Amino acid sequence: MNIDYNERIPNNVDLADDRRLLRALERWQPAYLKWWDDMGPVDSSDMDVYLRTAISVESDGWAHFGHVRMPDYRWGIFLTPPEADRKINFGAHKGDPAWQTVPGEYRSELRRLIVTQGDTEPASVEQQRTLGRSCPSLYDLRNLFQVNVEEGRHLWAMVYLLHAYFGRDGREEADEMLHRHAGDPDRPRILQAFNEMTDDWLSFFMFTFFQDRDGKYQLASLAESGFDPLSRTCRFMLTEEAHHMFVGESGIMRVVQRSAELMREHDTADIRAHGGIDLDTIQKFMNFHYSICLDLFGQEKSTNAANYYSMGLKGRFQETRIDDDHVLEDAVFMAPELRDGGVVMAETPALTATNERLRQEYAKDSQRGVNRFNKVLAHYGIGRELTLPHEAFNRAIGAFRGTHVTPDGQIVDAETWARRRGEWLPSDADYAFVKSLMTPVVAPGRMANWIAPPKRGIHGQPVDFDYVRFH
Ligand code: BYC
Ligand code: FE
Ligand code: FE
Repeated sequence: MNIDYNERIPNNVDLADDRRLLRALERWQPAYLKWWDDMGPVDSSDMDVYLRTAISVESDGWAHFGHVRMPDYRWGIFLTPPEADRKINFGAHKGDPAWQTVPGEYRSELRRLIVTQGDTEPASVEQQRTLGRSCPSLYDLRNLFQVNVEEGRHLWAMVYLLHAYFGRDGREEADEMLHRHAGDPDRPRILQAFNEMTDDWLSFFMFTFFQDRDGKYQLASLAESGFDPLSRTCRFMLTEEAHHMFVGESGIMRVVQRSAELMREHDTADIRAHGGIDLDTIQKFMNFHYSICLDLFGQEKSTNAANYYSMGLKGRFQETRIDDDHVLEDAVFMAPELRDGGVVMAETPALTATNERLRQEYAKDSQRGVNRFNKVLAHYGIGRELTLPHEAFNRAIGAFRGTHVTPDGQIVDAETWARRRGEWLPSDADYAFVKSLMTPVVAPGRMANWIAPPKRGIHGQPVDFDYVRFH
């Protein structure tokens, strides 16, 4: 089915047939557009951007490309088509038909999950709002805006669920999504990593590599939900998430490549004077983003997570491919904990360890990406690797909160931590240096000096295509 672009809100959920819902969303839309204007990408309202817009959910038709004036982007509501006779695949209701309406006894837990997910989407747009002013190329500027409009659409996805299935308090929650803001001291975003500003492009690539990857794993868990509309909405969001992670991975890869080139060319690791980002700095940014993203998975042992699982609301990653009973009454899982001044793996009930299990999947996936960065370094003959810090490093949630742990997993006292912190995490001077490189490059095909060009352009276009047109 193709979406009718004459409708105010393109969708594949038969919105036109539900006047009450349509009116609710049409009331929310101006507030959303005002939020986009106030809190979205700065200076973008006069730009034509080569964007992918979802016009159908069919595999061959959901990605339509063309230049769009930014404010005219049409944020729509798309769910993957229903699966006939879908069942609840885990928890106490395993085997029952999937819910098509909100299960009354779990209403508040379900709403909380949807609100937490929804809150991150506009948060990321707010975090990234000033980046357009310092883009390293038109290609990158286009990718930033692509990510931003799709995160905006992800907010629409969650707001649709709130409006369609939760009545009055759902509408109130939808309004609140536009009232909390990233980094706002009075009304911050719900999860801490979404209150940090992303105002240089190294941070942006780290964000889309690490933080959007949390998005992938959380959405994949919610895609297992017994609440079918949530499942279907997350499945479609995941198709968009792949591009966000591509932006992060290829972005870091290009920075690493350029740094390696400069190291070879000048025969030094200290490439700052040559306008490159040294590997020490890249490593520190990686340490920071990875550790705050590990926090996003919640506590190692969580009764919230156990409840979400048993209720059938949030499953494990690729739940149906796991070979066990999907109820987890007696199962155990190995989770890290602090014991006798060290980090040890200990058996814990699997039901309360689903956050930890997901975090471990995420860690493996992150490591796969880091391995690819290290291949680039090896290719240039650089005898050094980038590494993910220890899981206990710089944690603010869970068993390691309040304990000072080095990137290689040694517990240290507060004094040592304070003294050496700047070796492990970006200092103000590091941020200032990275920001000093962030001067905009907007001629088609040109790249900032600190980043290599991409291997290819977007959707078959050349790298020097005019991905963004200014007026
Ligand atoms: N910050 O039982 P626990 C994305 C709270 S990213 C602050 O372990 P739970 C995207 C917790 O609320 C994906 N507070 O928590 C990426 C709880 O509070 P109460 C976003 C935190 O609920 C890039 C207490 O600590 N989606 O899409 O099992 C760009 C006990 O913790 C944090 C989701 O997160 C934290 N990091 O786990 C754009 C999915 N962690 O009950 C978009 C939905 C925990 O004591 N959310 N707390 O008051 C969830 O599934 C869960 O809320 C969490 C937390 C996994 C996040
Ligand atoms: Fe998203
Ligand atoms: Fe994303």
